[in-house]
Amino acid sequence: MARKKIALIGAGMIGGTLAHLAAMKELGDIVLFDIAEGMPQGKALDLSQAGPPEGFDANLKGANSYEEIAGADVCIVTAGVPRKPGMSRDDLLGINLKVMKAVGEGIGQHAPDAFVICITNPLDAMVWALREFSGLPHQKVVGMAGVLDSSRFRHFLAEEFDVSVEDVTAFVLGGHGDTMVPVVEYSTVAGIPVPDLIKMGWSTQEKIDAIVERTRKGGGEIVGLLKTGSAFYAPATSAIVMAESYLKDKKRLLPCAAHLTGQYGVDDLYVGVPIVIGANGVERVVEIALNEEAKAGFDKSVGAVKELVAACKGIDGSLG
Ligand code: A3D
Repeated sequence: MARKKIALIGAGMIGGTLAHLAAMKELGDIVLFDIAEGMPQGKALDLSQAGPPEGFDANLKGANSYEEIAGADVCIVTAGVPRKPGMSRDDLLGINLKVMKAVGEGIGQHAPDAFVICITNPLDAMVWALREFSGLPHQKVVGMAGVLDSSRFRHFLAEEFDVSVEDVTAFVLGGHGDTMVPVVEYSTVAGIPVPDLIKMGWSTQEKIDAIVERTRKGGGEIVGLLKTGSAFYAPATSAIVMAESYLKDKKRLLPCAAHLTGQYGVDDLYVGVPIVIGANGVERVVEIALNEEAKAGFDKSVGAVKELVAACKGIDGSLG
């Protein structure tokens, strides 16, 4: 059986980490695509030379032309620019929307059968626009945010309870941003819901509330520490989990930005919800019951995504 092909569109901090992880896990051959000349080729060569000591077999190639992604099984998109001081969210939206147009058209033309994972921010609007520009089926285009936000929540909970992260499950739903909704009722330690753990004296409501708040601001905390750039190890690892579920038909149930067609009362928007990812892409959107507070938070988050998508439509008339 021929190796799978993984195209990484954007070879910056997350793109390079994705390439490293995909090679270490032998998920397939890898193309690192970027508009910067030389950089993706340099990273590909460096990573190729990590193969002999580590013992992985994968061909890694750097590219500046979309022809090189031809026939990719998975495309992971991180192309774009980060928000710089003095740049408004709208400025960022306009710039990255243009990037999504180029990337979407490139994928649509050269890798129309791929499973596409978008990471570029603002995530929920960019994945929606990327799908529009690519013309790919909705179930083959998803956004990575929920796995990362849930991982942050799981990490903080594991620390608080002093247990293995392996035994902590958690869900963060809604849009990726300040309005995301960490759902405490569905977060457990080996099946024991967090509210029960509070009753058992493992923690207090105040401490869990503080963890929820820290999760919401998890990205910003890292930006503040790094000074330049944003998180890249955990975002890349989270996207690899999604790619693996598709490539190996694992049918994992993961919180991702998925296209909704009436579920959760939302139509034609990408929002973070639990989905099953298998060989057909998004195989199921899972509708869980939300309590009043979580539902209100989710609706607020959907409102924020709606505004961003409306702004995209305002910038690019073809998205009407
Ligand atoms: P960075 O290291 O700047 O890499 C982005 C790369 O995109 C650079 O190498 C650019 O040269 C390249 N690029 C720019 N325009 C194009 C284009 N038109 N075609 C191809 N490549 C292009 O950023 P990063 O890797 O740290 O982050 C990438 C994106 O992920 C940013 O938008 C971040 O905001 C976003 N991000 C999202 C999350 C989520 O949880 C959703 C988390 C962390 C980062």
